[in-house]
Amino acid sequence: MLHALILDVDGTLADTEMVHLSAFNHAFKEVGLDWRWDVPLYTKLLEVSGGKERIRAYWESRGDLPQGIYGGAVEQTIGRIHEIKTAAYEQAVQDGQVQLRPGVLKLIHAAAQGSLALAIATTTSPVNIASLLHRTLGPDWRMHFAVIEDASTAPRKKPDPMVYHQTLARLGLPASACLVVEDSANGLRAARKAGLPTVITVNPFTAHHDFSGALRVLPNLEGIGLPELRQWHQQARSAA
Ligand code: XBP
Ligand code: MG
Repeated sequence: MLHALILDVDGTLADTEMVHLSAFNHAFKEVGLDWRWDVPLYTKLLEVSGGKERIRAYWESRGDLPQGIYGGAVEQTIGRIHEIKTAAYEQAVQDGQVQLRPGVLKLIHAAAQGSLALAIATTTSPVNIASLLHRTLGPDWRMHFAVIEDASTAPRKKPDPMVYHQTLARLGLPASACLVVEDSANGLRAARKAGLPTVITVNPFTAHHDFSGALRVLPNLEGIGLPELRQWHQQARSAA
């Protein structure tokens, strides 16, 4: 029996990564760094979940990460960049630069009518979730979700399953009673490690990823309602 739908945020609820990308570039400029990420580089960097982790991975790849005594300053610089980036992303979302992907709004409302619990399991920062969902679902957006696990509650990022283990614990449900919607290989691996059946909706940043182990790989959630999700979930249960 399907009792809960667990939704990823970036790339799943909305195509957010182009707006994250411009926010990162804005932050680099603000702190006086000559770094500039383009789409091909960012597509590669997205293999690292978490904005701060992504900045550090890029800095290490450049080979000019200050070592030793600068350790504290490096963390401070990364923190500062990420703060500016998050503020720029939030402003862009508030300016209406991000919309929910096809089928997402309908599914969120259908879940409430079909007494299916909704949860969010993401590696993004809580303020990014609030700005996106306030803008797209309205001021009562929080009412739609029984559980929200994010970068502030699950510091070990996907493909680590921490965020999914914590979501299941707070839902008080076994993985077999839930279904995940994700967009990336990291997200799929995290969900599968937590034993969760997973549907993938691809986007331009993740279409090339390896989605072996996914229940379905879809272009988006257009026309996908609870009957389809329940049927796929049942198929996964009987195939298990
Ligand atoms: C995608 C991520 C996040 C975003 C940027 O999260 O990995 O890091 O790219 O947001 P999701 P932050 O699990 O929702 O796909 O800068 O706040 O990390
Ligand atoms: Mg995602």
